[in-house]
Amino acid sequence: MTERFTPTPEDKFSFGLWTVGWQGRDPFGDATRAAIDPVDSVQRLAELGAWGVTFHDDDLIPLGSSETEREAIVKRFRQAVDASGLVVPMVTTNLFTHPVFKDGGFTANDRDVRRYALRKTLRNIDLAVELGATTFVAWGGREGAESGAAKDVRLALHRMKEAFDLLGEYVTEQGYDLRFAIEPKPNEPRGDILLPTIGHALAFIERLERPELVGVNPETGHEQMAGLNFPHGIAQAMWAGKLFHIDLNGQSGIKYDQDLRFGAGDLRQAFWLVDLLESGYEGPRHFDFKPPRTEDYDGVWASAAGCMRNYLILKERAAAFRADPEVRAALPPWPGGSCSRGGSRASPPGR
Ligand code: DIG
Ligand code: MN
Ligand code: MN
Repeated sequence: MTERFTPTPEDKFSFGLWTVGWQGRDPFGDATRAAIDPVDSVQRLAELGAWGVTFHDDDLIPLGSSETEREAIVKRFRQAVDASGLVVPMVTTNLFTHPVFKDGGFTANDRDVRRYALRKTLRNIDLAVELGATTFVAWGGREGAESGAAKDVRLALHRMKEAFDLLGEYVTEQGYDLRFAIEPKPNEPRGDILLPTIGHALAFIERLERPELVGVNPETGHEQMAGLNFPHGIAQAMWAGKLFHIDLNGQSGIKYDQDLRFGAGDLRQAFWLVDLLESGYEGPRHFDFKPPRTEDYDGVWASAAGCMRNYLILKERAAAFRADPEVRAALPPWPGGSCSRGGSRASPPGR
């Protein structure tokens, strides 16, 4: 019998290598922790009860690695993942750290940078499929501007469309079982980022040649940075059949992106979010958080464990709420379904 609030693989909790591996470097201070070997992270996350591990290409394979180094790194990582019992449900590409991406990747004004961003992504898609991932997240952290003249938004969106149409064509031609999940964020590190919210991303996806291959990967704090209600945005993504993945963390209001552990920050929205996810989302419960810069190594793993524990506590509270006879009488359960094109139409709950 597992102890109360102890995570098991059935909970489908996953973490990015870049989360527990964050060394505490921020715009105002140097690293407070040494780098952690990805293989050590895999082993520790498995011990904590996680189900999956995710990564950016550069988290695992340092930019500039030779082919031989790359092969050795991927082989060692894969052995560690297999030995740990974890899976790799999602992979994503870093198009934001290297200075070459200072003005964006897919929407950079420099055509060579756009082509490099696509090549880097295509190569990473092959690695993602090799490791069994079925979701590919695309966060356009540098796709934006600080001044009105710096980027023609219509042209930038056209270039973003070209990129996703090419990626969709590639995975279709290759016969890959892989879908894309766009991650919105309103700002930071750019003054304004394109596709800033779930709504913008959903509207953009409908303009693509293969919209069925593209959904969203909303992050808790990103919608809340814009003062929006995160569970409402998730409900719309679910209603549209487009919640392909999710980044869970915590945020205390409209300020810089805090990436707190899940359950910290706005606890009421976290409760309604878990209540909603447990009513019909089958995907990974992925944590994209940063252990506070003040934490030592023990704190890194304690905060990762805290993300999962807080989710399980809220899951139990939500189940109790929904089981309450007065609640059941007042709030009939959602009948299921979505309004995805070609999918089952959501029948409005009988009231
Ligand atoms: C930031 O919220 C972004 C990056 O960490 C990464 O590209 C993505 C993956 O979930 N989230
Ligand atoms: Mn964030
Ligand atoms: Mn994220």
